[in-house]
Amino acid sequence: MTTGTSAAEATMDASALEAVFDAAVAADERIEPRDWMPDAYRATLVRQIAQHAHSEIIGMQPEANWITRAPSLRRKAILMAKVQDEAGHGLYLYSAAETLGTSRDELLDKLHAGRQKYSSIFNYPTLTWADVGAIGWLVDGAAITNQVPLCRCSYGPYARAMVRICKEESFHQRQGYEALLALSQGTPEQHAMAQDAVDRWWWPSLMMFGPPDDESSHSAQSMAWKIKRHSNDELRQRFVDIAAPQAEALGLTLPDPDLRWNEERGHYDFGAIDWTEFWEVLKGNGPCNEQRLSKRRQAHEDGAWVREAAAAYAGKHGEAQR
Ligand code: BYC
Repeated sequence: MTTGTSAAEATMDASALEAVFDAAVAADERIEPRDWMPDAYRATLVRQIAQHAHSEIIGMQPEANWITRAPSLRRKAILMAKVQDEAGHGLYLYSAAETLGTSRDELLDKLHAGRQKYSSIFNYPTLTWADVGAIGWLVDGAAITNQVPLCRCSYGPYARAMVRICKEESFHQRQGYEALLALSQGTPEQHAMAQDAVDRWWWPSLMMFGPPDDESSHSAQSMAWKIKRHSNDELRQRFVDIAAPQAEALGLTLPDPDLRWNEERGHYDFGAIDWTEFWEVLKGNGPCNEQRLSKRRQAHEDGAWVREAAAAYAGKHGEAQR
C-alpha cells in the first residue's frame, strides 16, 4: 500500500480511510506502518506480535538449561547458536511491534507484570537431553507450521520478519530431528529417553496452535484481516499430518492410541486434547510458569547496566557528531 499519511489521506473521513484499508487487504496488498489502519487491527497485531516476541525470549530458557550439559562440543555449539537465534527472533519481533507505536520497554514491562502472554509450551520442564531434540522436532516443527502462513500476513513488517525467522526455524527443526534420531538409534537407554521426551512434548505441542476454532476468540477477525491465514484447527491438523510419518521414520511412537490415517478424509485422526490443562497453563498454573517469569525478570534486572552503558555510549556518540 502507499506509504505515509498523504495529503489526500489527511482530508479523508474515517469511512473513506477504512474503505482504502479494506480494499488493500482484499487485494492482498501489505499494510505498512504509516498507512491508516483501524485501531482494533493495530491492537490485535500488537497483542499477537508481543506474545510471539515474548515466546521467543522465554523459549530460550528451557533449551539454555542444557547448554552446559550437551553431550559433545558439536551439540553444545549447535545449541548455543539456536538459543542465540531465538534472541534474534525476539528482536525482529519487538522491532516489528515498535513500528505500530509500542516500545520494547513497554512490552517487556507488560510481560514482567504478567499482563501479556507467551506460548503455553514454554511452561514445561526440560528434564533430559532428549528434550532438546523433542523441542527442535516438535516445538519448532509446530512453530514453522504456524509461522509459514504468517509470511503472508497483511502487515508488512511482521510478514517480512517471519520470512527470516522461518528460515532459521527450519534449521532448528532439522537439528532436533537429527538429535532425536541419534538417540532413537542409540542404546536401549537412549531410545527410551527419546521416547519419554516425545511422550511428554507431543500433547503440549498440539496446544501451541491455540484453542479449538469454536473457542478461539480472535480467529474470525484475524482471518478477515488476513493476519491469520488459517484457523487453529486447520494448522494443528496440518502439523499432525506431517509429524505422524516422521515419528515412524524416527522409530518412535506418538502417545496417542487414536492416531490413525483416515483414508476418507485424507488426514490423520487424532485423540482428544486436554483443554483443561491448556487453560490452566494460560492462567499461570503450568509446571514452570513461575520459574520462567521470575528468571526473565531477573535477567532483565541483571542487564540494566548494559542498557545504561549503551544509552550513555549512544549519547556520547550523538554529541561527538554534533
Ligand atoms: N499459548 O483467539 P485465539 C516460538 C491465547 S513458537 C498461550 O485463538 P489468536 C518458538 C491467545 O493469545 C510460539 N496463549 O488467539 C519456538 C488468546 O488470549 P488473549 C509462539 C495462547 O491470537 C521454538 C486466547 O488464547 N508463536 O516462539 O487468534 C523456540 C484465545 O486464542 C496460545 C506465536 O506466537 C498458546 N499456545 O491465535 C523458541 C505465533 N494459544 O491474547 C520460540 C504467532 C492461544 O486474548 N501467534 N492463546 O489474552 C499466533 O499465530 C496466534 O497468536 C495463535 C493464537 C495461533 C498462537
